[in-house]
Amino acid sequence: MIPVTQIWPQDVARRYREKGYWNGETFTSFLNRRAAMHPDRIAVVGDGVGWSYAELQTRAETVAAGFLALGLAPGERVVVQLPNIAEFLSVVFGLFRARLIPVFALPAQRLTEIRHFAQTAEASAYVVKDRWDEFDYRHLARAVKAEVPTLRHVVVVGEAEEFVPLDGFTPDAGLLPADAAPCDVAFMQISGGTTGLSKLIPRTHDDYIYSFRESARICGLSEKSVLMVALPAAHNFPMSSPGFFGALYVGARVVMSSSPSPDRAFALIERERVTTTGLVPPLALLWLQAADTTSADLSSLEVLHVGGAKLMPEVARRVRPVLGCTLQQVFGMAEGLVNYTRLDDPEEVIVSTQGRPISPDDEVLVLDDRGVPAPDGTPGHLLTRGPYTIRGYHNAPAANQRAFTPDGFYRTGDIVVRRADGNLVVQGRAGDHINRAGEKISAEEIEDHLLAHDNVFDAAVVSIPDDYLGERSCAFIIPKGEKPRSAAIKAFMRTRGLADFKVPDQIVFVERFETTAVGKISRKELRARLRAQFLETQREKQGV
Ligand code: OOB
Repeated sequence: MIPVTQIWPQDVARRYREKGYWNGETFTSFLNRRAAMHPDRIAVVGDGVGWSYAELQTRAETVAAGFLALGLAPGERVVVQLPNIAEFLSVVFGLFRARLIPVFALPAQRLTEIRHFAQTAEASAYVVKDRWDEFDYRHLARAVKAEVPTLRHVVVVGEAEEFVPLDGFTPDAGLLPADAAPCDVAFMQISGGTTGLSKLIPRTHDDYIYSFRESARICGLSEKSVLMVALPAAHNFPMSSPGFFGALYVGARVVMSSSPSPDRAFALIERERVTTTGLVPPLALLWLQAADTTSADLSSLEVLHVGGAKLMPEVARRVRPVLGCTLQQVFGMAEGLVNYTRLDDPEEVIVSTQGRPISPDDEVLVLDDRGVPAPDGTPGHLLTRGPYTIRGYHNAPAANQRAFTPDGFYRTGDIVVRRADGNLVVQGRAGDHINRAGEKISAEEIEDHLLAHDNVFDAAVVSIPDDYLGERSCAFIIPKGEKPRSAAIKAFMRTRGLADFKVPDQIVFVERFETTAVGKISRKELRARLRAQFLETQREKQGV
């Protein structure tokens, strides 16, 4: 089993400690501190449950003992695929307490993706909810377990069938190990997967706690705040920007919403007097629309975080008048760097920029195509390193070579403009991925699946601007033999064990792909040309 580590150069780490960014806390130590300070205060509200800080701590210790009793040892990895339920928190704090390493998967992900995470992490266990959104995760767990030899246990929240029920775990303080060291990896996030399959992102107690502690401060969270988790909890954004971890860190209340739809979320805002929540741009648009006609009382909302994809200024401008709260734009990435507009920024900054970094020690480079710093006001490639940006993915030497410079900067793949006031404005991506309503899809990964279809000779997947989703995916396909129907291709993609959001939104059949005079073209260039041609034809059709 390959140990999971995340290591900064020694002198750099010393500086981050000296400056107090890394303050020696761990997830377990901060939860225990909160539980000791105000045991009876409510920490988390889920469907029909409300747990106090003391109860969350006790439940976490029971979960920890349960996993250790199964024979798992500190350092082993556990894939966690849970929806927005209170148990999300007891499970992850339990795994932290046992020094097991959660690997966060989204509820939308399926066999191909979960198998990849479990294999790459050499996971020993997998935690699922029995059923959710009309999907039976025990079926999925059976398939994963059959294919991943390291996976010994499946733990189920709800009806476990042949697996281990979470609520069967019993406390046993004698089993609990000493706490983790703050520089240990606490968990692994999943990368958006710019090229090919997703990579695993190891985050330490030190670096992650710093990022959400500062986020909570920048976002004005206090123990009076009520933060609703509307986006899938496993995403880095609702987790830490400022997220449920930021809320728990300051002793606030977390409300788990089973869905981000206005129907569900508005009712919860009214009932729980929610003060803060986060959305991706398409949902913000939907909420703005629904707020016009809702009878729900949204007056408790103070701050709305929007991020994950670019929020257009016209939409941003409507947040304050329509929802009666302050917009805070968040431009972040699971690899680290997070930028915020500040609550007291002028409206122009809040509406038109994606903000500036959390830390004075976030080093941000904006470089032109030659690698020379681009002057403020001109677009360039964003590179970054700092006290909560990783120095490498787990066990991925080739990807690390591409994604990091020799001196440790992470190449984000984003094209940004830095304004003279230091705020960043996101212009787009350098690489080939589709940002579909905040979900990142790698063109390469989808092309690979399309090529597995008998009637596909070649395929190129590109992003197309979309009024609602921001971007949608379009697959250009050269058929082989009999030309298949679009519906058949989509149906085929649904059998590939992928999250539904990866099924191409649109399919265009073409006879061939253009090549250069020497008959060669990079896939990157090909995608760019196909996209440009498509947009041109669309414009002609619309007579623009
Ligand atoms: C968040 O994290 P990821 O890892 O799913 O995706 C990161 C990428 C960024 O590199 C950028 O391309 C895009 O998502 N992005 C934005 C954005 N926020 C993220 N693009 C334009 N405007 C924004 N506000 O998506 C994430 C992580 C933490 C906080 C917020 C978002």
